[in-house]
Amino acid sequence: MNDRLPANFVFPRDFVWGTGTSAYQVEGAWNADGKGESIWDRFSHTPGKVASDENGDVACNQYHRFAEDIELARKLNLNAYRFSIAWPRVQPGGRGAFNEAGMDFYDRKIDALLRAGLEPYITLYHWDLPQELQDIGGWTNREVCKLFADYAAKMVERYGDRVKFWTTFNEPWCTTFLGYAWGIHAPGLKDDKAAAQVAHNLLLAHGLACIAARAAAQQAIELGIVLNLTITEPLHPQNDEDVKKAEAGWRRDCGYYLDPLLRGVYGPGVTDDIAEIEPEDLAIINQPMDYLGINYYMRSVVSNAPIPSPIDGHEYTQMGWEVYAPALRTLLTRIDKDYRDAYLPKIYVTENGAAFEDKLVDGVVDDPRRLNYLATHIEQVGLAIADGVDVQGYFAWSLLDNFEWAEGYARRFGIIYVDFESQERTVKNSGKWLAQVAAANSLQR
Ligand code: GCO
Repeated sequence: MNDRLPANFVFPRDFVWGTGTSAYQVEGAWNADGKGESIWDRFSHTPGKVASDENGDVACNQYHRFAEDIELARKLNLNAYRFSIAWPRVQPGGRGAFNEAGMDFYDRKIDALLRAGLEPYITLYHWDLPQELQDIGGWTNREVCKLFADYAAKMVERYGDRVKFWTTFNEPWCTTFLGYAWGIHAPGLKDDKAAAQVAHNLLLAHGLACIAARAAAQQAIELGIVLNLTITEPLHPQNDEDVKKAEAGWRRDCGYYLDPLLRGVYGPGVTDDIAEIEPEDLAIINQPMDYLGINYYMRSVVSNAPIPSPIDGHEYTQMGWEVYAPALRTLLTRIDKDYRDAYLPKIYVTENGAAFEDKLVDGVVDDPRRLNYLATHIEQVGLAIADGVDVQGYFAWSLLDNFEWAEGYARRFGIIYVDFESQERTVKNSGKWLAQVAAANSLQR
């Protein structure tokens, strides 16, 4: 197995080079033009929840500056932009009336993207549930799954003439565990039983939304979901116990997500914790998908022995996440191997990136560690393609430095630097480099 990509390797024709952002992380305008309150508004306005008590009230003010951001993305030679719709912006209470001003914002944004030659990839849920729906139990309540499907249909009706690619959920694992079990993300609950129900209900909502969106579509659309799967690797690959442990970790993750989505079954033990599950649920969850989005930042290392932290000689990002590019190829090839018989759709790497302490000096942000992170991971995507995995695009996270959830503004993931005082944007050196890669469709070493 080669572990380096030949210098002349060219990515497939029509390969998608994109970046991503999510509504709450960049839009700001948290209560403008009739927008309803979201669970992230409520959470970040509650003292002690977010580092330095920061919030997304203004963020990158993309609500007012989207034209500039789109122009920057265009100049970076990218051909796609992944972003989310803030549900409470378009339907303030999550049910009932829609907000024309909010829907008009996304009309204008989509039109600007298309004019700039950037294919919009819309995510319907990137964590900002209308607060009114949290007040009736949020994702523990099956009624919310049905409301989500109605909202999905409405969005496809409105934008489906121009937007082909639709993602139901971004990282349901994070909503479930960070949001409902560990209290780190909105709504900030620490309730394992609720979390188990949420894990199931999010997949149910995905299935219902796929059905509703397809029925609402006037033109062909493509539907998918974005997952952060944990690729679990043994600390000592020569130790059988470690290898077994890693395998069990991978199987557990598949049992929660890929098995129900792609095969219509949960892995062993998963349903034991779910209080409310109807006989037809798994068939609803198992909708045909056009693509699978994979977010990869780091692997998880397991062992029976104590795991040194940091692992000697390994690099870590500002998030404390290990930099380990080869696991991205391992993850992609493993999904392909395990699910090819289950109608595995094409794959996009929908997020990949790193936070480092960037400094703007004389108008320049030199970020060699991010550049290296992107380069080594893109190389692994190329290797996975050479292995035969159908990867059709790569989206760097993120277009802009933005509100990094519980960490506030102290973690910069952007390929564009944002001065949050002046809102001035500066393309980082990693961004300039990515522009060359996108133009060449190759790493061109
Ligand atoms: C996620 C989210 C992003 C984060 C990124 C870095 O996938 O967790 O999509 O919003 O900012 O992952 O933590």
